[in-house]
Amino acid sequence: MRLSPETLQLVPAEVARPAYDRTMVRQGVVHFGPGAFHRAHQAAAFDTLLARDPRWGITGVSLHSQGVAQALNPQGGLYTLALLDAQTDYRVIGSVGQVLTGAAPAAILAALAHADTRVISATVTEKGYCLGGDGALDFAHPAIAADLAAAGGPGWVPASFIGWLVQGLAARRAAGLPGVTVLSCDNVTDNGRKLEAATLALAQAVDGETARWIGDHVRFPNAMVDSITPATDDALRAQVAAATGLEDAWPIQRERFTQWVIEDRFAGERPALDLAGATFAADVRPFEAAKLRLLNGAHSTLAYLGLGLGHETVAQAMQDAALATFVERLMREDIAPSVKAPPGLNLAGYIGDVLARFANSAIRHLLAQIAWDGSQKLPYRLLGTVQDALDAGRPIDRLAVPIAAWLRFLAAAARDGRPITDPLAGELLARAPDWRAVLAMPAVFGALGHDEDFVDAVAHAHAALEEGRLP
Ligand code: CS2
Repeated sequence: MRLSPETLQLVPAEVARPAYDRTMVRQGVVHFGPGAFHRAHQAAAFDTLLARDPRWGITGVSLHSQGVAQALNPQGGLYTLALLDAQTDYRVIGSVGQVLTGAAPAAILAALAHADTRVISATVTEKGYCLGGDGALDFAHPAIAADLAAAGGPGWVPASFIGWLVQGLAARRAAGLPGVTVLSCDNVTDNGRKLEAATLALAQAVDGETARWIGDHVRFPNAMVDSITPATDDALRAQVAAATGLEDAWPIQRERFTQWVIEDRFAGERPALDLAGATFAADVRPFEAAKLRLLNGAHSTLAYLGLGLGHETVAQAMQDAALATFVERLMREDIAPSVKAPPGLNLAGYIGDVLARFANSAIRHLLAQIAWDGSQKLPYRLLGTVQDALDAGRPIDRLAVPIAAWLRFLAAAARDGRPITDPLAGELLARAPDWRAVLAMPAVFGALGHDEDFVDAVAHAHAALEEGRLP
């Protein structure tokens, strides 16, 4: 039997389930990108909140794929969340009511312009923001160019997430509806401000009145999100079927640890997510910097160095003593000096906690998954730290090593004719045989690509890795 509202009552008592009447829930959230991380993190928090306030149900929007809709809609939006540790616990999540897709644009627009909608949130990954190397909207991006050409015309179906925001907010304005809060849940530095600037830039180019209305009635808070969420595999599906007695087409797994720090900057009423463990803060940037640079910077380092050493998962890479020691030194001696500790956070302790999370053998987190989209991730995770170190006159020898490892990852893929997951894959693989040509890509490295000290440090790190040495 398959998980559904009808079979939900059959799951064993030890499996937690929605503690509220789902038929009473109103869809207060439209979420773009209802992938694994959203369903592990934000949707679980809203599920907890719904037991206290039925106004925060989620309508998912998958713009570019049908898979999540095909998996969840026959289940009434229900799915199972596995909380991994020595003892795995299971919880059926009910906060997602349905998932819309790009095949039904009118339904997406109706959800955005619905009176119940108060929050539009997103996990569209770094590439979904269509930003250039300068962090601003890239008007040359094919999806943005297409939206600029079609916007305002009859039957405009946005090609980009930013385009959907502009169209949806314009529809709210036209309908006399109040503004909303647009909540980024992606690993992007200053994610709310960057999303706000990108949305206003496109709106201004389409219709100045809409841009003004957005500026007056819509808020884009920054947020830091954190929970390690390995991709779903058949082993998880089998474990979930055994634990619940029901088939779940797309269960989700994550570590127990979760953190969500949200800037207290909302249009109208804010969802009481602090009741679900989130923290509201006046300034999220210190939390963002600590997490993106320390955790995600170390993650990408483990991915590219670990894959080069033949490791498959984060936990396996952490069992490689030389690699684990290198990553810990990188965090404590090279990344931490660029991070201003958030109030109340002891950075040394935080680094220890992150390393312990990485070493958790109950979590099969594939390095190959973390290696995706390096051109979009490395600027936030490592290149900002490199620039800060250069500006402060601190050494960058160790910081150059993960960059060199990424260049060798690209060169190996090009040599072996293997595809890579990256929006710039074509250009990266074409340039990869000459790593200096990759460094010269302004969309990724900006001015750093021409900084002599940086190029020299990468050259030394690259030579050492070529000789099989971890500098
Ligand atoms: C990972 C992140 O896949 C990746 O790039 O570094 O998804 C990481 O697991 C999360 O940011 C942890 O909060």
